[in-house]
Formats: sequence, structure tokens, C-alpha cells
Amino acid sequence: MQRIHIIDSHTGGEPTRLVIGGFPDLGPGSMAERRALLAAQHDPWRAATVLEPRGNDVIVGALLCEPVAADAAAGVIFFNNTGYLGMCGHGTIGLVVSLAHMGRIQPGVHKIETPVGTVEATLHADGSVSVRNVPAYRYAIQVAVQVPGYGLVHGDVAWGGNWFFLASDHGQTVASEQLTALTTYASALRDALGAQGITGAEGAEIDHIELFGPDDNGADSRNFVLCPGLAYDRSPCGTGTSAKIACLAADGKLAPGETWQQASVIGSRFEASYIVDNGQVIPTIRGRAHVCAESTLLVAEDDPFGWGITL
Ligand code: PYC
Repeated sequence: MQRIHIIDSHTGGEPTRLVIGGFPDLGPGSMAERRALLAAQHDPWRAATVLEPRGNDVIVGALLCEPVAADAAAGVIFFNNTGYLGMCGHGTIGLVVSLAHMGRIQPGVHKIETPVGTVEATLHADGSVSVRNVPAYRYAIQVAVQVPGYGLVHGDVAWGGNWFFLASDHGQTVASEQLTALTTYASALRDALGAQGITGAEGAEIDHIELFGPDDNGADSRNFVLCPGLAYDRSPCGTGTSAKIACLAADGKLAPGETWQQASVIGSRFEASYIVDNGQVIPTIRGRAHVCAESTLLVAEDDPFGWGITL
């Protein structure tokens, strides 16, 4: 019997399953090296943790790791139903709140190592968390994409710790009553990007799609974010909001230090801003997470779906 020790939290409705023990030892390498090792040699542990019957398509897993740098509070590798992420904004907020719940950190600033760089998380006295992300940038502006069955759409390609296509003239209503239509459209758009060879830098797959619309509760914008696979982000997506901030900065629509309120399709919110450091846009995302379970996952030898339903 294998045992995986976890703490579940959600950030604006988006779940994070923090693995605090039980995974194979990944050695002392960087988070990028450990992620590569996990993917190449131990992927069933990801599947057992986030796939059915114990998980679902929405859960983002976060493997807690010993950091490399002595001054870092933790290292983390994020994963989901389809594979591995670079950074994860909602997941970092969930990680910080879970570490506080475990008594491992106090309010203050904490460095967290991820596969795409070190981020700086601040646990505030009121329990909210801000994450100073890796540099974000717009890679391509107003790219035209022909979406079969829908027509032409334009959007920016941007990096916020993962790759995003941020669609503008999509014609969809970004509202919780439209989740099926939004998912079907965003999925067709992502397929069209692949078919038309539209990628991030160095041919990187654009695996997140972001649709924007107005928010009727006073936020600057409401988004629908399709994650890799077919699950949508219940939170406003920390890396997606970072990508948005990079595009707003590039368009001169948001000044350094100005605040951007990003609502999710279910109404949860992140507050975002940025600074410019050495010519790079460094976004900060602030939100809240809540711990909702402490548990041990059991993988029994005779369980036919013990390592997840991988159909
Ligand atoms: O908050 O960055 C994020 C995120 C990525 C995928 C799901 N959430």
C-alpha cells in the first residue's frame, strides 16, 4: 500500500492539492530538473493524485519540495490532469496558506522556487497572499486565428508563467451560465492554434486560452480561462492575469503600480499590479485561499484504478 499525504485548499474556488509526503525522492536538482524526472520516471504518482477516482479534472497538484536555495521557504512542482505546469498563481496562494496552516511559515515574505523561476510570496496579516511572479511578456500581438465553425478571432500570445492566448473579439458571453459554450469555443480555438502552427516562444504549445468580457460587479474585467485539458479555472488564474497585465502594460493601458481587478467567470477575484525591473514587467497577484481538507490517499496493490483512471 502506498500513502500520499495531502492538504487540499481552494483559491477563489480553484482547488490545489498540496502533496506533503509520500512521493518518490526526486533528488537535489532544480525544480525544472525535478519536474523532468517526475514526468519521465514517476508520472503515475501525478495520475494517482489528481485523476479520478481520488481527484478530478479541475484539481491542480502541487508537490512540496525542499528548495535549492537556503533562503527559500519551499520548492514546488505543479501538475494537473494532463501533465505539468510552469508556474501556478492560484496554486502558489494555496501553497502559502497551506504552509501557514501547517505552522511552517508566518506572515511575511517567502521565496518559492518553481520550474520557471523563483517567485516571492507575501502572507499578509489578514490572511491574503500576494505573489510577485516571474517576468511576464507579450510575445505576439493581435494574431488572427480562423476557428472552424466560429470564424476569425484575434488575440495576443503572452507568457505569465504558462503560455496564454488572450482572445479579444471572440463574440462569447463570459458568464457562468455559458460554461459549456465557453468551454467548447475555447477548446476549438486552442485546437485551431495548434493546427495553424501558432505557438509561444521556441515553438512552445499554447495550452491556456483566456477570454475576456465585462464584469457587472465592478471588476476591471471578467475572464474565462480554459486550462490544459477541458477544465476551466474557477479562479481568475494567476499566470493568466499576469499575462493580461503584460499585455495591458505593452498597450500603455495600465501604469506601473496601478491596480487591476480581475474577476473569474464564477465571480472570485484577484488584484494585480506590476513594476518594471530591468525593462521587464514583474506582475504581483493578490488573492485568498482556504484550506478544506487534510488527508491521506491510499494506493492499494489490488486496486485496478489505484494509479488513476487514465483512459
Ligand atoms: O492560477 O496560474 C494559475 C493557474 C494555472 C492553471 C490553473 N490556475
